[in-house]
Amino acid sequence: MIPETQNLESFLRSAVSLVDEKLDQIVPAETVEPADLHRAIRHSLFAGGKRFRPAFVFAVGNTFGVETKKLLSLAAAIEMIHTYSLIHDDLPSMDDDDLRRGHETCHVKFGEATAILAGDALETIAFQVLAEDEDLTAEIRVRLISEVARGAGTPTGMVAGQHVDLESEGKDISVEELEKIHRGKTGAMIRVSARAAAIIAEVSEKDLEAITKFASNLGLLFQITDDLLDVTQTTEVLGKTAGKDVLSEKATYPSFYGLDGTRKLAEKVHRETIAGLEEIEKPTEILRSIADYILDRRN
Ligand code: GRG
Repeated sequence: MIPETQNLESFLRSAVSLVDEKLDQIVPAETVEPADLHRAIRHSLFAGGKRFRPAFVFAVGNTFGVETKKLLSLAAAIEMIHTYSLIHDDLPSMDDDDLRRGHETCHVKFGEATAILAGDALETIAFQVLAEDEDLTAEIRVRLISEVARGAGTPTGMVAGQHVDLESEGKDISVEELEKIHRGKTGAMIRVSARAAAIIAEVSEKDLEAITKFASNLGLLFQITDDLLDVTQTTEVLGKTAGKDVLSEKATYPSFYGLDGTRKLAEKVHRETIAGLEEIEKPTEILRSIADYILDRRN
């Protein structure tokens, strides 16, 4: 278990090192055939992502008393699915970007076909890792596979959100439609990080509902701050192309509310997010710190 007494900074550092160690076992540094595909997978997986979703898995699991060992496969699986989504999002047919996590995107370095396959492989390995985790009962593994598939897929998951987002580019959409896109595209994998960790903890229905609500609000906060960072930060700090939303004619929170209005909205959603913690009868300091960190993040 990551010690509760740690401050958020050291908690996040421990989370990064735990999930990186697990990912390194799953996709090892030694060459695995096909070598080019293997290199492409490692290029994107170890390019320096924040590992926010794995950290959230550990935070929720630890809050409900689960030892970290039982959370490692889930944390790694979620990060692999997240990385696959970034590789595919950067493709010419999607967001068409050449910089991600401060490095060349997968398709720029390895070619488009290899990048597509690297994403496919990451997604597939994620489910294999969950299915084969001997620290979890067969029943929990099946629940996790179902939960993660729903979060990553369609009709309400990440793939669905991405599709609607791409279809909406250059169109006038309402703020309600924007929120719906983000609850899928960005929110679903954040929601599933929390729900799946709570499933490993075998929490009550009431706690599952409470943590789902907390994670839903946190996902929305993550997206609002992402939109703010896109217009207020540099490419260097973000490790991805800044100002991309305007270039792609995407509807964003700043395009609806302006910068000040969006900051106020972020503060409001942050208040709603932390209010939800009152429904959880466990020490929730680490979850509170995570919500604060998302509100104030710089990248
Ligand atoms: C291609 C199926 C498919 C889905 C793509 C993740 C995604 C969906 C699109 C990325 C575009 C984007 C900027 C979304 C906003 C929020 C988001 C998911 C940002 C990236 O996540 P971070 O900030 O990135 O956690 P790191 O690199 O730190 O992991």
